[in-house]
Amino acid sequence: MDLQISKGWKIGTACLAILALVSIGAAHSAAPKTGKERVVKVVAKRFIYTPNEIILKAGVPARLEFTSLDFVHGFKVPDLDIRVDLPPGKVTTVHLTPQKAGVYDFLCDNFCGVGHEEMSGKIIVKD
Ligand SMILES: [Cu+2]
Repeated sequence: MDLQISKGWKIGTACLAILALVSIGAAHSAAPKTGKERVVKVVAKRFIYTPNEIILKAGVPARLEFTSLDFVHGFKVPDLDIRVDLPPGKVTTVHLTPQKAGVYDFLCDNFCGVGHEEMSGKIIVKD
């Protein structure tokens, strides 16, 4: 009987520990970083991003939320080392904290049709 109880207790403790770990992990990844982040929503469709100028502040965390209306466009910012696919039907999030003021060009790098080459914009980072 003693053995039974202690076994159950051990299993219970292990379960709790796992639960705690899982919830810590979940809190980490799912915690909305809304606090100080500047949120910019961007819509992508052939052959334009709206807005196509994104203004950010150096040193301030930003969250870009992309929605594509028609195609798996790309979003590439070579000088910030950012590259993601933007599948339609979901929001694609990019977190960044630009460190240096400047103008950073972005572009679609998934060929999406005749206007693909013009599908581009700028991230303008101000001090
Ligand atoms: Cu494109």
